[in-house]
Amino acid sequence: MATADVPELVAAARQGRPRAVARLISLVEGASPQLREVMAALAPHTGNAHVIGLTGSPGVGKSTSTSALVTAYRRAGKRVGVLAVDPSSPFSGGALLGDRVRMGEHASDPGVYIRSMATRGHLGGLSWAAPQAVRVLDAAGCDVVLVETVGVGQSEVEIASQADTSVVLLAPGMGDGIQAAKAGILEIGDVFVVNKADRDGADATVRELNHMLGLGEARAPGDWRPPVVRSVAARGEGVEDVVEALEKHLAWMEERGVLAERRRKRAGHEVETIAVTALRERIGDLRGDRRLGALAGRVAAGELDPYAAADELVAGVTDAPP
Ligand SMILES: Nc1nc2c(ncn2[C@@H]2O[C@H](COP(=O)(O)OP(=O)(O)OP(=O)(O)O)[C@@H](O)[C@H]2O)c(=O)[nH]1
Ligand SMILES: [Mg+2]
Repeated sequence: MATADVPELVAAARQGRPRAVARLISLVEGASPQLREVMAALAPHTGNAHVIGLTGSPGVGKSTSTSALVTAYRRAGKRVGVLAVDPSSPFSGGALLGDRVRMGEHASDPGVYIRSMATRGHLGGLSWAAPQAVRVLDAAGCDVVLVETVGVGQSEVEIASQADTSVVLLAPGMGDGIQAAKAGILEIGDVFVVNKADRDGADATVRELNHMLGLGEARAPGDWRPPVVRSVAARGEGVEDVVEALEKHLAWMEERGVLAERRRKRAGHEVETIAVTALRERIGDLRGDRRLGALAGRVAAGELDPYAAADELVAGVTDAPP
């Protein structure tokens, strides 16, 4: 990729030019050598967007709900960014292609940025790429950034930890409540949505969820009680209730200092993953290196224990300039 004029790109993105935003996210996705420059230029403009993560089993209606939420937020005059992250695939395609179709109605709206990201190919997985893409959307002036995770796995919980507000979607009749409890999803949800409420069993799922949420340790007065909202995203029904729950959660977090606390935690996580990725890269570079070869020889000969050898190696890596 040609070298980008970063200050110009950032200025254009902040003016809401979609191509500039797209280009910046491409620099993130491609792990461009200019990434540091990009992030340094964006940093002063971040921290305004309400970052909302959506998780849930495949087919539960995440993309449909995301699209309906975009409509609702646009109606309220907000600028919206959408990031569909597929941690299970190294390619931007497949399920994400379907999403592009579902999001098609927003394609021509200049107040909406939609981007898909496949992150498996990244060193360290999606852990650093998705948050950097969120930073781009935030700095570009999005009031709301919706992050949909495609596919299942532990990464769901990871993504949730990177949002200000986590929405967990369930559908009736999938034994989803139990699944959620097993996967530790109940702990991460700030707002629960029983989607496909047009199907049988929605009441039972809402009841079951409320019951399980009530089983958690006693909440102190003023603590957040995750609401369970029902929706029929395919018809846009209940979406205003979801938005209301999201706004309430945001207000609650701001009032209680929880938002700042969550963002500090998230930033800590970001710094950690970038640092660990950088360390791993440097260690990787040492493979076949004389230092490692010499240490390995001493360990094999019983002159040195592997822990002491590892300490020496790490010290060598962290002392060396990048
Ligand atoms: N009956 C009914 N169908 C719905 C509703 N919401 C979404 N669907 C349908 O459910 C199917 C899956 O919806 P998606 O929005 O793609 O679900 P998803 O969770 O994004 O799926 P993945 O990204 O593949 O995990 C689509 O055919 C939708 O039209 C709803 O409220 N009721
Ligand atoms: Mg989807």
